[in-house]
Amino acid sequence: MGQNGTGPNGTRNSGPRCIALVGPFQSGKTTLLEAILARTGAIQRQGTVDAGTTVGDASKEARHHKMSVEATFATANFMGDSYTFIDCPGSIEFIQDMRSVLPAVDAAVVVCEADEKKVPQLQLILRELEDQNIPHFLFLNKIDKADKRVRETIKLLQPASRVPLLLRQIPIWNGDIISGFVDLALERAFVYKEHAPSEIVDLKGDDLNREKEARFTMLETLADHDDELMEQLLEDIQPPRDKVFDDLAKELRDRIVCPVLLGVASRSNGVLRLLKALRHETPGADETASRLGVKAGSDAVALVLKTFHTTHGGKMSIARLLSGQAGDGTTLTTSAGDAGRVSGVFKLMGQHFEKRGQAASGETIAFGKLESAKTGDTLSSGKQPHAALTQVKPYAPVLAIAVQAKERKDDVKLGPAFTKLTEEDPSLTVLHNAESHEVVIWGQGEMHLRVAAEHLADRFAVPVSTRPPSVGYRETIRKPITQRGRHKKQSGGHGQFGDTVLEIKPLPRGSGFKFEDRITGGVVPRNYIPAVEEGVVDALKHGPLGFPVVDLSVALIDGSYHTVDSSDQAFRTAGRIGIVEGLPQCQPVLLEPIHLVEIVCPTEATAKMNAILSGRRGQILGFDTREGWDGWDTVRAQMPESEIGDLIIEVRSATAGVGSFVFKFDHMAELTGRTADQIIAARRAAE
Ligand SMILES: Nc1nc2c(ncn2[C@@H]2O[C@H](COP(=O)(O)OP(=O)(O)O)[C@@H](O)[C@H]2O)c(=O)[nH]1
Ligand SMILES: [Mg+2]
Repeated sequence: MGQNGTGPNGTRNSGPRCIALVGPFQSGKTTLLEAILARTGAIQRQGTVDAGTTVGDASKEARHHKMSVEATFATANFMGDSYTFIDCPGSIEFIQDMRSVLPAVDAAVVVCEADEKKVPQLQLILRELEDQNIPHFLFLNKIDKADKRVRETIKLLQPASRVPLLLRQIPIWNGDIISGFVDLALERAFVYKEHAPSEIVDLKGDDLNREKEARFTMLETLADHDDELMEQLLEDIQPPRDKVFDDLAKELRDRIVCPVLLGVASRSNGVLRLLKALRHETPGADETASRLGVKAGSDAVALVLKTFHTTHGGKMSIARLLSGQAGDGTTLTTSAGDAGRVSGVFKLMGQHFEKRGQAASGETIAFGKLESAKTGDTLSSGKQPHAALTQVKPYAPVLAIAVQAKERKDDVKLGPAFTKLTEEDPSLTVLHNAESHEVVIWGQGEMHLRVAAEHLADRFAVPVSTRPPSVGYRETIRKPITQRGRHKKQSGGHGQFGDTVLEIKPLPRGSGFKFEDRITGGVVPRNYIPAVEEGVVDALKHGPLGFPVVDLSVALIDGSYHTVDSSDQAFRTAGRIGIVEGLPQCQPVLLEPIHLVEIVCPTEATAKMNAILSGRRGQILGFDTREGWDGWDTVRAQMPESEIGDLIIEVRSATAGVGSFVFKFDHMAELTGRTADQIIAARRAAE
């Protein structure tokens, strides 16, 4: 039996495992991690989320907001194997942390509740797992609060999954509370004990009948992909228990079923059976490595699941080693060719990192001080960099804030802080708007950006103030005129003289700006003409309404000069004067950017989207069912940029957090009336 090879019962993998705990917001992931750590002896006592004593959510930001805002990693030992669990945030705003770790995990446990309102969120998460080909179990949590039959719950949740939800356990009811469960593969009944392993009890009476029926349903589903099992069922032959376990493992790994286990994370019920299912049925690191296309060989190959910068220990890169070994001093190179030396290998336990020895293939650890590693990078120790194993493209950002260091002296620290921030979280983008002189952070939602700003202050020591970013307004003109621009100054000695006549004309939308030289007979000498253009361009940066002027042509048609007093400088000023004096007579009008927006939402919310879009001056272009997403719609609309600003907040609140959109610039449109007047007045006030 090799380290990651086949175990004694034919299918079990041994060796280190890496398991993601995912699922909708508030379903009990952090609590489940805590229960697992307590059950495996990694921690002494099971803490609670409500008391703020859990290993997960231990960062300042998570405790403060009482929600997981980033992935938590913890390694425990279970029956001789090492398991790293990753508690992934459930909120869609922080989903990138989940998406970044998924490629490297052997399996995921989807923690969920029997709550209809959370089905769209569940679907979103299952879709990620399905798209990334990750074997996954469902852990139906909080069954202490169950008020319906489990089979009804499965029916409720099934639309969220593309593959059959395979009920593996059924509850034992005691009155209207669930006191234990029957494992349908083992054919054994268990009674829950609080914070202790469940006790095996005899299966009898009504429970036995229900077990037979539910087991048959489970086997029927498994038999859909196993002809031999199908025959046995048709001929009423009891399949051997090992065969059932083999099928469960195989169909999980082939991702054709999603087995469902039951439990109460807060009381550690059902946790041991979950761990055993992970132990017996999930793929091992070797299988995960081959799924990712890791080149076989003795080189170390690792995928960076998350990097972050600690206040004292410097940079940490949490990585899964998928091949070879790596220890203190190992040189690891990114696929882009940036090399770094590992300075310390650490065991993971939430916020706590413990120095340890060299890491072996399959283990998930933190490497110290790999300055060039980023979240999502592939590292290798070979002479040639290993090709990138995955490329998890972040979701398009939906919300932005402009940030500014609270103190001028911190300005120099902002650049490096942004680099670290976006290295840690690829779903954040920082853009510099040269026109408005704003630094804008784009992210996945209000809380995401708030936490990003908190990180700037707490982790990178740059307190920032934030505000909504400015909208890219422009202005244009509606009426052509001819305007003289003349600059004459006689102040002793050398004077200044430039004289221009400009023909200013509107152009069609999207034309930008054109300058034309129509001078004849050298009334303005050739060498001064570029200066006139410069003066014009300069004046167009700030039109009479306060915004850059576009979609117009300016022709220099006449002028005069002075042999001694004329200069580039004088003609630049003359050109500028022509524009500054001319534009107010051209009926200037505000232009606002209009974007094409594509909203996706569960069908129940489509009517609400309609109302939201019309309330925000949106023009609906059409509806469609969302391709590949049962029960979802796509709504397309044109919408002013200013209205997209905080659109996501309304979309999320109308869709229990799952609606989203992408947008791209479409065109500039004239804006008049009250809204325009307000924008112009606000601009004046700000100047
Ligand atoms: N009744 C009950 N409550 C639970 C259970 N598991 C978690 N909770 C509670 O549900 C809330 C959310 O749990 P948490 O672990 O933070 O969920 P997460 O957002 O998925 O990490 C907390 O108040 C937990 O105490 C459970 O099995 N039963
Ligand atoms: Mg949590």
